[in-house]
Amino acid sequence: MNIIKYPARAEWGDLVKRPQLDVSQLNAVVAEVLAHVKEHGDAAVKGYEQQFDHAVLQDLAVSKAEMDAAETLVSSELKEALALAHRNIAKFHRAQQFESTKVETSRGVTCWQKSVPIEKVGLYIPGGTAPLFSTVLMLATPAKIAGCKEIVLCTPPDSHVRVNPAILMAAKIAGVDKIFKIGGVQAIGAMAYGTESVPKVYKIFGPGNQYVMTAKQQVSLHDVAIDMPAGPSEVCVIADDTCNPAYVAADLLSQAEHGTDSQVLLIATSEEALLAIESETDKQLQRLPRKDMAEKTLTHSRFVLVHDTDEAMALSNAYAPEHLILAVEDAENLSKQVTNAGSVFLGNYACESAGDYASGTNHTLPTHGHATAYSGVNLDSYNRKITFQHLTREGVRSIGKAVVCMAENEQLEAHANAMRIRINDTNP
Ligand code: HSO
Ligand code: ZN
Repeated sequence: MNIIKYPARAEWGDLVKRPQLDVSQLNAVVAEVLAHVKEHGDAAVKGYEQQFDHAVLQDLAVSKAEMDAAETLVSSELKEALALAHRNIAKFHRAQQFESTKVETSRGVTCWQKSVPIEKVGLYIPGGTAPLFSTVLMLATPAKIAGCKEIVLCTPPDSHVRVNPAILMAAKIAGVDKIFKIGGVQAIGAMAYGTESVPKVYKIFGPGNQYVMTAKQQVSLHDVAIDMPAGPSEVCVIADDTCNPAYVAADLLSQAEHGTDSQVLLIATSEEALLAIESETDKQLQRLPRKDMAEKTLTHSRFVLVHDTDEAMALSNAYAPEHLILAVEDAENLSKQVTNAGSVFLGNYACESAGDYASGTNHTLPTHGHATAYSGVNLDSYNRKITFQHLTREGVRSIGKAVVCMAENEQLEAHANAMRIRINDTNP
C-alpha cells in the first residue's frame, strides 16, 4: 500500500482519482455483438454462448426441473441465510414506498404524483470468479416490491450449461419470473432488444465486466434505461485511534478480494492506528484464499494520514466512495458531514459485508465518483413518478391569464389559444 502523510489540499485531486478505463477498443466489438443479437435474436445469442462461455444451448431458459434441482443442491444453512437476507432487504425497501399527496397549487388547480412500477425489468448477474447470488436478492427484491410485472434475469452458464444453484435459489426466493442462461454483451442485447425467447425490457440493472458495462452504455443511448454507470467496487474507511485495527484491516481486505481493480482508501487521523492497520492487513492477507488478487489490489491502495476527522471527511467527500466506513469514536456525529457516498457504515461493528449481504440496504451502489450525483439502487429505481393534474373552471380563472401571457411571450400562439378558448367559453 502507498502511505501518504498529511497531503496538502493541492494533492487531493490525485489522491481521489480513479484509473480511467479506455473502452474505445471495446466499443467496436460490443457494437458488433449487439447488432448481431438485434438482427438474429436467439440464434445469435446461442452462437455467442458457444463462443464465449463454451456452452452449447438448446434452450436459453432455465427449466422448472433445473429450479427444483437447485433447491436440493443448496445447503439448508445457505437457504436460511438467503431467507434472512431477503427478509431484511424486503423490510428496508418496503419502507421506501412513496406516499402520494394531492396539492392544490392555485384555487381549482390540483396536481399529484403517482409512483408507477416499470412494467418489465432485466437483471444481469455476472458469473466469473465469485458468483454473486447476493446481487440477485438486491436487484429482484425491490423489483418485486415495486410491482414490476415482468422480471427477467440473465446469467452466464458454465460449459456444462449449468447455472450456479445459489443464483437460482436466490431468484426463487426473490420471485424472479424468467431466468435465462445468457451472459455478457449478448445478455444485455437480448434484454434490450428482445429475442424469440427473451422478452424486451425497459430497464436493465446489475454489475458486470467492462464488456457488460460498455454494452449497457451503448443500449442506453436509444433502446433501454440502465440503473447507473458502473465501475470497480470501492471502499473508504475513516479510522481514528478508537478503531479496532483488525476490524479495519478485515474491511479493507473484503474490498480488495473483489478484484484487482478494486479501490481501497484508508484515511486515518492517527499514525499509530494507520501503522497498526497496515500490519494487521499484511497479517490477515496471508490467510486469504484470494490472497493474490487482494495483494495486487493493495499495491495500488492508498493509506492517507490526516490531521483530524473533519479533514478526513472532506477528503472522503472529494473521493465520493461507493462504501464509506466510519470507524471513529462518534460515528453518528461525523456522519452528518457526509455529502458524497453510496452507502455509509457507522461504528466498529458495521462492516461492509453486513450491507453486502444481509442488513437490508442495497449493495448496488454508484462507483467511480458517481456518488456525487447518483443514488444506489432503491425502490424508486423500479418506479416512475407520473404526474397528474386536474383543473376546474375556477382553475382556468386562477392560472389562465398567466398561461396565455407566457405563451404569447414565447411566441407560441397555439399554446395561448388552448387556454384562451377555455377562458372565453361562456357556456362550458
Ligand atoms: N461489495 C459488492 C457487493 C458484494 N459483495 C456482493 C459481496 N457480494 C458491491 O457493493
Ligand atoms: Zn463486497
